[in-house]
Amino acid sequence: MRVDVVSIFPEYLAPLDLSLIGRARRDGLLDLAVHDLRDFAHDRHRTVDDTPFGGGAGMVMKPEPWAAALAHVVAAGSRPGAPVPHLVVPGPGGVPFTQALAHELADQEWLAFACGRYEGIDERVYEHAAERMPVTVVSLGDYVLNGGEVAVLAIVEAVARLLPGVVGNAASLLEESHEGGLLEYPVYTRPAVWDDDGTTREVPPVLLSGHHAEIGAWRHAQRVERTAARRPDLVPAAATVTGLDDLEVRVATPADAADLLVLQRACWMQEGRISGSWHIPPLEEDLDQVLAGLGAWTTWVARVPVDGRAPGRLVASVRGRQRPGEASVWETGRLMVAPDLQGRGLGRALLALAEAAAPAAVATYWINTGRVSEGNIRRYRRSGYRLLPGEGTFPGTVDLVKARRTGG
Ligand code: JD8
Repeated sequence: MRVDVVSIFPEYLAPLDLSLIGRARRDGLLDLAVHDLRDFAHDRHRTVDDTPFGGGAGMVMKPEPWAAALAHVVAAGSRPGAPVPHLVVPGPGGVPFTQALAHELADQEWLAFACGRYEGIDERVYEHAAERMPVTVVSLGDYVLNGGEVAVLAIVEAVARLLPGVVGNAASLLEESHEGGLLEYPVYTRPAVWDDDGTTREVPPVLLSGHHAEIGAWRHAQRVERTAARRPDLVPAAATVTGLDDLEVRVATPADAADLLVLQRACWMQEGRISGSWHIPPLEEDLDQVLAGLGAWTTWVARVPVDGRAPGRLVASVRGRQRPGEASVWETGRLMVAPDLQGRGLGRALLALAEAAAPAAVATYWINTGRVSEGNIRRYRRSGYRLLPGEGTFPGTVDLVKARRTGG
């Protein structure tokens, strides 16, 4: 990877000569050049800043030196396959720098960094650059620095260490914080028992056990616990769902149709795989048919609550209706729970919800599933249904019924 950095304080980037990044440069894994912006200001005082139009405190970086510096960087580094760099400009108003963005940048052939100072860089420089190369304005975090250099140090280190060969044991990269959305587990080394000035501190015994599976499980549990405690924002909301009470459950509207189509396709993939046939209505329906279903059935949707901005993620649904022409039978269908949330009792709770919605005239509950869907059949039996012999209402299916207990 080629990296160019432009700054009025080139010595600020000296730490990139050290440690892993320094070795990566010596090993030819990283070709990094630092340029002094003042070399591109050709007046006697090598001026790179001026007063802000519209008034206000501080100074603004002039456009001309930047245009010259970027032209020099492109001219010096352009090559087939990488005619221009991806320009990264640190700024407090930029997109948050994350491990995911670090991976994206690590896939680039050539990065250039523009380190601003003062109150910032004349806005026309961003337009100028964007006409010539990809430009990303990145923020290191929600606090204010005096310039972009510190951010470039952090970003170059976070990106360069992802390059093949820079970090000795690449496997260790996978277990780190922010890889996979979890914080890292606690680490220990000798002595196993530390006499800390009279306080005995021991290493968790599991780590001395040699049982790699148990060590792995303990470490994962530590990562989940720490993430929930220190960075609940990183815990996918769905991960905290333990039951229907953690979800927003309501009758569906046409606005839910698209999400329902996606969820039913995801959930019936499993049915398709075990039944060996993809010709199952939930997999073949289109949006209009889902919308039509909303008219013919009462459909409930369960969404993960989010902070009010947008509807939360649709994670489960069920529908129910009195059988057309046979009002004493309550049909329940399309009982579905997102694959990552199955096994938490959501299906059983939604089935009970649908049954409870049956009007007084209903005496029998009916449900249908794939003949080979042993898991579903077992679950419905556990909810009191009995399997009807023979072929079900649809090819390759079975019907199950349950008598409604009075007062049910
Ligand atoms: C680049 C000039 C200073 C910023 C007036 C203070 C990143 N997370 C971050 N916080 N601050 C920066 C950052 C600050 C910079 C420059 C990045 C260039 N300044 C300015 C606006 C308010 N002074 C950053 N990444």
